[in-house]
Amino acid sequence: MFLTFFGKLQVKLFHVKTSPFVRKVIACAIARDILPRLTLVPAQLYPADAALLDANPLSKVPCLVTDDGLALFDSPVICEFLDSVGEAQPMFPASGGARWRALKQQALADGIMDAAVARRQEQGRPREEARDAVMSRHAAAVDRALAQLEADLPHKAVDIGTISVACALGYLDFRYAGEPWRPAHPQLAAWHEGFAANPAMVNSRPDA
Ligand SMILES: N[C@@H](CCC(=O)N[C@@H](CS)C(=O)NCC(=O)O)C(=O)O
Repeated sequence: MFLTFFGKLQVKLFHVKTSPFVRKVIACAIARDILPRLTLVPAQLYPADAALLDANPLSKVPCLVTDDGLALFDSPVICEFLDSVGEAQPMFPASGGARWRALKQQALADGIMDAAVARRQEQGRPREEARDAVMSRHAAAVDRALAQLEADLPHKAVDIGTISVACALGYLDFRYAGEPWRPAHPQLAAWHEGFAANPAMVNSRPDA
């Protein structure tokens, strides 16, 4: 149904330029050559604007709205929806080991982004023991996830797993430049250097 319907129409994407989850969606759309079908609607998060809240009760971006009013979130759901549009190679491998590997990488990378985004929010609060404990927990989760990626490197192909990992690493560069992850993860750094040259990553950078 959506393939036919969506083939002719635009969708709206509630969008915050610095969100790594939004970047993931944009990168998938670029990789599948369907970015022009997305109308980017800037959203305010704090406080969330009424249009975003109407579409997503969780008040988060990304949120995609089709012309018939179907609102979709979060980023894994939106990226999978985008796979149903157009003829390009899907970002989600159909089955077997490739699918589970890509989904696991997506989950790991989303976890890095969740922890890194949450830790950044905590940084803005007054210092106290509870806040420091939460921040340490998020930092440790990111450290362990990076160690796992260093031990089990992503492949070179562009899919939902590799795009998600590259967006997570890009977010660490963007928001945590003072805590460089490369020295302790040289192989992951080499992988990222190559993968970051993909047009989907270059053209979805928050500063692009
Ligand atoms: N699991 C969600 C996470 C989205 C998310 O955390 N977005 C952040 C921006 S990076 C947000 O909208 N935060 C607003 C809030 O938490 O109220 C996804 O994959 O889309």
